[in-house]
Order: sequence, then structure tokens, then C-alpha cells
Amino acid sequence: MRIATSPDRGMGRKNARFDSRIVESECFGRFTGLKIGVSWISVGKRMKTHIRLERKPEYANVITCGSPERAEWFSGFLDQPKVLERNREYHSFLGKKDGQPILILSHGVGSAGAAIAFHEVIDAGAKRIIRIGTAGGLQDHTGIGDLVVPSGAIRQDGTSKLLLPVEYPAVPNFALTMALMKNVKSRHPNTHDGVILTSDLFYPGKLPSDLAFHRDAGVTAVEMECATLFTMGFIHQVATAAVVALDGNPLKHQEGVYDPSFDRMKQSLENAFHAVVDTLIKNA
Ligand code: R1X
Repeated sequence: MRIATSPDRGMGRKNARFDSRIVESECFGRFTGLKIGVSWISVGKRMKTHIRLERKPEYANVITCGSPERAEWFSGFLDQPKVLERNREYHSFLGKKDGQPILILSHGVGSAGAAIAFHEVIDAGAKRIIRIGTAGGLQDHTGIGDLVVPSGAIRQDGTSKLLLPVEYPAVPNFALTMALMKNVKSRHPNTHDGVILTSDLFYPGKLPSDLAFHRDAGVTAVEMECATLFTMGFIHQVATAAVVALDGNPLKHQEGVYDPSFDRMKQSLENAFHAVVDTLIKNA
């Protein structure tokens, strides 16, 4: 409990209400390995339990994506890339662009696990977080390989409902999103904006799917983490944004409109990555 009274909680005093959860998870983490044990005694530089990073100024600009392999691939486009940590789905890489450090962190699939990555990377010093993901397009005017920069996300995830009441919108940072949209469009003409759906569900169950409803309402795409990221950013006053590459249309999967293979997504993701880097280093 010594750490609970430390003046440097990583999140700042205004977020002291989150301390109990941080302390709980770090008390657990203390006993899970030597590295965590060592960080326990370096007050103010404690290693975050899951992503296993300490708080550092180099972690202000963050690119996050679901897949660890994709995170590593992205890091190859940066100068002097290096592997930082690999724990569960949370793999981190640090590199530079124009001399400015950029942290790349994978968050896995789904809002609950991703929220852990978002929370801990904010605790580690993130000031801007941009997610590069994949999503299913819902509109007929979107196609595989198109990019979408969300202007907001419907909170059909479970996690953000545990963070803020449902009346709060999940919206990215406006200025960061406008800058990102400009950069993405200049590299990838088939880029759309709009509201996306963040759902915890990938495969349907017995209940009827509501995807056709959201298509008819004008929702651009569906994925699984953006609303959680935007909500987390709002809570902690950290600028967030996202760009997602469309790998199909879940309403047309049976017609074969689904190809999440790396070969199909590669060019779109590469364009998205360079646009995100441009956005982060110019807004640093
Ligand atoms: O956000 C969605 C999730 O991370 C997009 O792709 C994954 C599911 O295949």
C-alpha cells in the first residue's frame, strides 16, 4: 500500500479516484515476476502491470493496433526501431520519425483487454493515442481496402459503460481527427469519415443482429475497440483518434465480401500508418 500514497500516481492528482484500481492491479503484478518486483521499489517509475512499461516522456505519442504482429511490422517503418516488451497481447515497440519518438503498442481484440492497454499507456505518459485498426464496412459505397476516420463511435462495448454513463458520446479529439483526416486522404483517396459502431460481438449468437439497422441509420463501419479508446481519452484528457481499414462487409460475408488477409490490407494499413505518423509528429 506504500505506493497508494505516492504523490506520482502517473495519472495526476485530478484522477485520484482511479487510484484504488491501479493499486489493486499493481499489488497483484508485484508478485508475478522479477521485473515487476524491481519496478515496485522505483517510486514514480513503476512498471505498468500488463504492458510492462514505465512512465517515460518518450511515450507521449502512441500508435495502437490490435495485432502484435502488425505492431511489429509498423515499427519497421520507423527509424531505429526496437522491441520494448512482449506480454500477452501487449507488445510494444519504440522508434523515431524526424527525431521524435513514437511508441507502438498492440492491444489485442476486444474492448476489455484493449482498455487495459489504453489505461496503462496513459499512465505511462501517453498524450496522443491513435488507433490503426481494421473494421467491416456497412455501406454500399465502401469497399475492401478503403479507410475510415471515425468522427464518433456507438458505445456497444461493455467496457466504456463501466467508465462513463451511456449518455456521454464516444468521440475522438476533434483537432487530432481533422489533422488525421487530411493526412489520410492525401495518401489514400478512398477514405471516408462518419460514425462507426464499436461492438463486443464478432460472431452472432441467438439474438437477432442489429447490423442492418445500423447500416440503415448511416453507420459507416463496425469494429471492436474505438469507443473504448475515445471514452478513455475523454476521461483522462488525452487526445485520441483512429483510422480503420475495411476488410469486408459483415452483412455480405456470405457473398464473400470479407478478406482480412495481410496481403489485401497491407497497402491500406501502410498508407494509414504513414498518415498517422505525420499527424502525431506535427501535433507533438
Ligand atoms: O476491431 C476488430 C477486432 O479487433 C477488427 O478486427 C478484430 C476482429 O477480427
